[in-house]
Amino acid sequence: MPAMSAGLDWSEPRIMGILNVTPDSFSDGGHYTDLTAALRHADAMTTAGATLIDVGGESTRPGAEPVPVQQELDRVIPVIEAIAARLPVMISIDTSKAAVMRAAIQAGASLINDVNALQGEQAQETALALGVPVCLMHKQGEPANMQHQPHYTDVVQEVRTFLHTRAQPLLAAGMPPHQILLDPGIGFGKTLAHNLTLLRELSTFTQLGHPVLIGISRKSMLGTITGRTTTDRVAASVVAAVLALQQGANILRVHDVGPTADAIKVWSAIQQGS
Ligand code: 9MG
Repeated sequence: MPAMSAGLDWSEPRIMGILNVTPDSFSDGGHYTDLTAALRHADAMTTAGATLIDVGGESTRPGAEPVPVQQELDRVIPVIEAIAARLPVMISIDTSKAAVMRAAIQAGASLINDVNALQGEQAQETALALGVPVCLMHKQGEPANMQHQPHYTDVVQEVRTFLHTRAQPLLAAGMPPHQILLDPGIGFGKTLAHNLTLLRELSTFTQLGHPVLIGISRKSMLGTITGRTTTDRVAASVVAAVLALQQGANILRVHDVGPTADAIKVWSAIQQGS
């Protein structure tokens, strides 16, 4: 089965491995800015069970500043080309910029992961013209200021309405629901209480008729709960991922692919009774 159709079958949980080719991402910043190191890490994540590799060239951690389009292109395009040429894995491009979307798909990516839910200039038109699956994520504010004072009257309903609304133009243009992934955006303009509420009520999102992607891996809420540093949050990340699966999440965006793959195997065996 080609990687594209394998990746689009959401009937079983899928792992999206994180590959940040940035100097400043919160957990792996600066580790994979060299092409050889990036490719080696993508290979390791693919072998460990990732169906998708999410390549990002602009950090979205709280406090991060935007990078110019050419810098983002210079970071991600060689990596996408190298992965596409060598590894049997679907590549997603983590970007909000139309020009990066276009170049990344041309280079071999086949999914757009936009933390800005295609609200940027020409982003929605570009995604539709490219005709590839997209992930629409919710955030309040911008990475530079989003954790200052996040506020919601009803976080679940507000995030649900946002995602539902952002999906409508894509559906109206003929994009099938299974190609529009929804993501409540854990840690993006949310307090610990907001994140916990969203995770507890995740089934609200899995009932919307789209695949649901969850990214909680190593995030600061897990540090707040456990007191552990970013690289020491594997167990906390895996537990949170399994609880998301239990509520119907389809795609887990993670740093620690091997432990997450083991957890999915155990979870699936329990579901199936074998
Ligand atoms: C790029 N990025 C960082 N965190 C993320 C998350 O939780 N979801 C998605 N879709 N992308 C993310």
